[in-house]
Amino acid sequence: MWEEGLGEEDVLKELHAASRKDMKFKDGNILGSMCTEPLAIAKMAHFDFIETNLGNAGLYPGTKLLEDIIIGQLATLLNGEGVSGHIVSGGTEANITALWIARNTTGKKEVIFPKSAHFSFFKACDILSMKPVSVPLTDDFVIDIDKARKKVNKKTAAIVGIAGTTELGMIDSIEELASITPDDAFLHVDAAFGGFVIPFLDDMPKFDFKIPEVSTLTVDPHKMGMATIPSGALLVRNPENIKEIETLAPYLTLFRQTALSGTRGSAAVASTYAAMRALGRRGYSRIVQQCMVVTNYAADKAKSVGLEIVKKPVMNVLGIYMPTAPSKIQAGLDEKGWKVSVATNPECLRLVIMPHVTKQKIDELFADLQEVLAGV
Ligand code: 0PR
Repeated sequence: MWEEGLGEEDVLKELHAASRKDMKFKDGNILGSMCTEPLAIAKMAHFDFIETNLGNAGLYPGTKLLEDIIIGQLATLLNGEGVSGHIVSGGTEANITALWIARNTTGKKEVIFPKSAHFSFFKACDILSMKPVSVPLTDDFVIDIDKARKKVNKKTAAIVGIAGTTELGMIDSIEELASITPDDAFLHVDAAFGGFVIPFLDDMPKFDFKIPEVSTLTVDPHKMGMATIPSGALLVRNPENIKEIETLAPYLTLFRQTALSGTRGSAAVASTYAAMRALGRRGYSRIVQQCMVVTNYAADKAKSVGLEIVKKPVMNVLGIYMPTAPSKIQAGLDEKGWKVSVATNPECLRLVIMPHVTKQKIDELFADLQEVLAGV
């Protein structure tokens, strides 16, 4: 620990020197992240609520009210009028909490999820001593329902469907999963990414609380919700189920907690409120349409240079097959200042076209991609 403190100006100098080394969304070169530059008002709100702690909500009735309002707004967006929930730190915490509730409510320990599920489900199973049961995908890169059906048994605590897979943005058939979910098991939907995308696109399948069997749902404001990091949300259809993870907290203002975190930062609540209040459905719709225009532009561009796309993009995630190991191409692009990622299932180059990515950036990326391809 430093012996002497430093003047504010010098501290800021050091911080800014570190920050200058970081990539910034607004430069448009990050195409491998599911986050983006938060809305300006979301950033302002974040700083205004920097000291409130929803872990001790009795001190902060104003912030608690904001959380309740957001949960209510998310509930109507996702056809779950009356569902309850929490703002949490992100998709990982929401998924862990969902399985925690499922385990404690059902008393069972097996979790069935597709091979495309985010790795947070493995973390959850490890922490909760639950058994992960991974199900292969179809040729469309969604859960194979017949194979999933065969895994269902008396020990099944939860079946998980993904509405917007991390690697390709695909949507599992939640209705089919509902049809194989036993009455005493949970159906959890991971819409961490898709929850702020699917409601704003036409002709999309049902994926949310409109399906009566859906018990819990993850949706992340810090991804397509335009809020600051860290902001996730877990929605729970039956408020009684949340009590299954209740812990007494005798010396706090409300005497009990029903969240994984103790001290719960509230900046994310304020920032999520700010983004949702400022944008409304219409604002999100504009952002999603714009992302889809750029995504389809990128897909066409790929085809025009002779590359094959994995699937017609369902949302703003695009997989492109490479003629050689995608990790080599990724490394070549990295040298030219681009951050793209590589998917494993199938092996391909993966672009996430977030709101900070423009058509012009796609043109520049493909010019560099062609150079990299020519060199390997
Ligand atoms: N569920 C899905 C479907 C996800 O895609 C992710 C994260 C999670 C859950 C977990 O969410 P948290 O990371 O909020 O806990 N998907 C991205 C990923 O792991 C997250 C990400 C975001 C990665 C920004 C990189 C990055 O720069 O790939």
